[in-house]
Amino acid sequence: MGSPTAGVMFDRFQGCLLGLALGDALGAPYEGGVLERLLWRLVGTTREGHMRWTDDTQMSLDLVDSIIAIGAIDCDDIAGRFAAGYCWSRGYGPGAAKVLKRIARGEDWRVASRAVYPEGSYGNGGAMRSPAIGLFLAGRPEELSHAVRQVSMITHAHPMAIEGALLVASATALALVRPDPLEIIARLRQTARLDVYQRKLLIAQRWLTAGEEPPARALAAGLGNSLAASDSCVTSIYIALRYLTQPFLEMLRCVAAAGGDVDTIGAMAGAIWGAANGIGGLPEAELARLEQRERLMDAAKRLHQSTRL
Ligand code: F2R
Ligand code: MG
Ligand code: MG
Repeated sequence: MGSPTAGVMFDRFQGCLLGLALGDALGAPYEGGVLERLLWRLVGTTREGHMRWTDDTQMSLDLVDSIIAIGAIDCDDIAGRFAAGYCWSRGYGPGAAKVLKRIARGEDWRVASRAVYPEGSYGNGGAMRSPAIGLFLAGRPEELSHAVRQVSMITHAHPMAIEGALLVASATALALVRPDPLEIIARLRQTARLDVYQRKLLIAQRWLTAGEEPPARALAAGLGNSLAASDSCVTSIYIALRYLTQPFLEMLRCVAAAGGDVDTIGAMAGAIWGAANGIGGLPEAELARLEQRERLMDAAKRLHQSTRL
């Protein structure tokens, strides 16, 4: 297969960021317990009637805006944008919210990042924004690995959070050039170092190889569905790869049925699926109901222009 043209790449950059936002916004009503769901019914729609997205998309946009402005990864600039972008009604994780408020008060992110959990957060907040780095540094695996680590450390310094972010960013970068799902999962297994990720990637690889399609409950039991990176990153990668040639909304139905952190698993799976299929594959009616669609499309356009792809 030849390399995709610049036009195709542009379509896939948009597919990735819009897929992330759509997975986030469509998944948000299903995330959390009764109270969180009730709250989202109150704040989940804009005055114009559009579906709101959550922290997953906000932090991805903050990151993309920084990359576009600087032309490189600059963690001080990114940390400032994360802090300025914080808004309680976008449903940030409790630890991340505290870290961002500290940075907004002037604390260095290197200190703030360890203030809540001395070993750093192992939540999936570092991974949910990592597809943007997968786009920016696609085809440059060593730079990608370094950048993902640095950007995760701003709020998620735990090794489990960093490796989850690396797997999601790498899956996005690989999906962009659209190889076989089995090739992607094999490459990710070579990337994983921590036992928990090696074990879960092996489960995912076996299911994909055998064409086995475990029901949602077995999927969640095998790969996880919680806020922890180790319980949601491989889940999202597996679902994206299983549904890579099926409609986006079929994939999201699987994410919702697996339950747990639905907005974030939907965002990460949506980004990987969108990177492979482009914006043309996303459902038009749902896209029309998404808030700030033009801003997301423009961010994807300018991020694409900042790369050599
Ligand atoms: N905040 C939400 N959803 C609210 C409803 C969640 C509900 N209560 C539920 O449990 O299902 N969603 C957003 O948060 C997630 C991203 O989280 P992030 O940025 O990783 O946050 P945080 O606070 O850093 O970590 C999440 C939780 O994991 C536990 N944790 C993390 N590191 C820990 C450590 N070193 N030691 C002990 N516990 C640790 C804590 O419980 C953290 O609060 C996304 O889903 C996003 O959509
Ligand atoms: Mg969220
Ligand atoms: Mg979430």
